[in-house]
Amino acid sequence: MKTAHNSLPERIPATTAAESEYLRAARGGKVSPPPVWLMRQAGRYLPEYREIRSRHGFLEVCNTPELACEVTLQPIRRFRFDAAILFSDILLPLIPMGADLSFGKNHGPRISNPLRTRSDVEKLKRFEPRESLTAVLKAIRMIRSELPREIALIGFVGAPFTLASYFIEGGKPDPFANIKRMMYGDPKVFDLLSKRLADMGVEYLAAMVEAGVDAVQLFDTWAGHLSELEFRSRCLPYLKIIFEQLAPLAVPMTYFTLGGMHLLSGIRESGSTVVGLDWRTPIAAARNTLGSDIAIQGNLDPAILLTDETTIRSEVRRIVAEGKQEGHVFNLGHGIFPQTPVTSVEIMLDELRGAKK
Ligand code: 1CP
Repeated sequence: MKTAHNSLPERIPATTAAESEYLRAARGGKVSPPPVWLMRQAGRYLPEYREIRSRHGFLEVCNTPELACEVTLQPIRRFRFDAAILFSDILLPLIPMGADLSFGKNHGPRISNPLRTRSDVEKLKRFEPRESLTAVLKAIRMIRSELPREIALIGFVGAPFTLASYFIEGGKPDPFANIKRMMYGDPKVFDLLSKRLADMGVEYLAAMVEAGVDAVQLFDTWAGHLSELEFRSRCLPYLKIIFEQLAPLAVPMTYFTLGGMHLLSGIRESGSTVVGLDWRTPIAAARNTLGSDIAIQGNLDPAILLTDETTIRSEVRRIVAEGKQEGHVFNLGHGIFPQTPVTSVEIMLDELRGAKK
């Protein structure tokens, strides 16, 4: 396994596959076994990722096309997942909007100038992604040229509510105090912020598709904290803006939230074409609510990869059976944990792909 970043990345061999199985399943097709990728598949559980991070800061990796390309491809070389996801972060586009964002050692993201008032929100900058996020778009072009055609490349943004959560709290939204204060105390300002973030999301994702991503995913990690009423009034309208405006690009559009089972009927109206489920949401129940036109992604509990081989294999079989190998993209129910043994991922894939035999 090559880890040096100054050399050209090792070529990933193409197969004779005519098209991407990920794209077929995400469009509702029958694919057996289901295609697979993992949320946070490029990350600290991989020694080759840790090696790069020992020499480069997190934002430096995101902002250097060669490094972002390299770490995006690392899990593909090792596991040949059916899709690569651009290595970046949902918070990156908040920087050109005006956020003073940092990722320190041993703590998550921090924004030192959080939004609290109407004037804070009105001061946010609009930006042209082709000018302000050129490194990301260049990374996409590099990755796409390195990937064989049959491996899809996924681009992403944070959904307005989740981005607003970090932007208002100035970091991990816990316990959502400032957010709820703005949502209830000044809903017009909250809506203005959500609209700005939705517009940014549309422009950024459209630029990513133009640069070469084959599919997009909206991460709405924190929407599961909302009641259905709050979701429908303060979150769903902005999801609709994003998915409606991107629909003409005809790429699969996945919506992922954590703990969102109670929101599924609202999510169904959002316009997303794939719904990412966390591990608590049974696939059959989700299909019942979502109907047959929406594909499903998920939903192995990432903690299962910290257990034993027998458990991993039986949980993989259960999820494949529930997904019925139709309109199903296999994934975890949330990002892979940094302490996950690489062998657990190998066992998971062996069980999944063994179904082909
Ligand atoms: O090397 C490191 O230690 C940095 C850790 C890290 C990584 C690997 C962060 C900081 N972000 C990322 C990459 C990342 N983040 C990707 C890359 C593509 C992939 O492999 O999936 C993606 C899609 C994200 C998206 C993201 N960032 C989300 C949504 C998904 C989720 O995990 O719920 C969120 C909430 C973030 C914020 C964020 N960035 C990083 C951290 C540690 C966090 C979470 C902090 C918190 O708990 O609030």
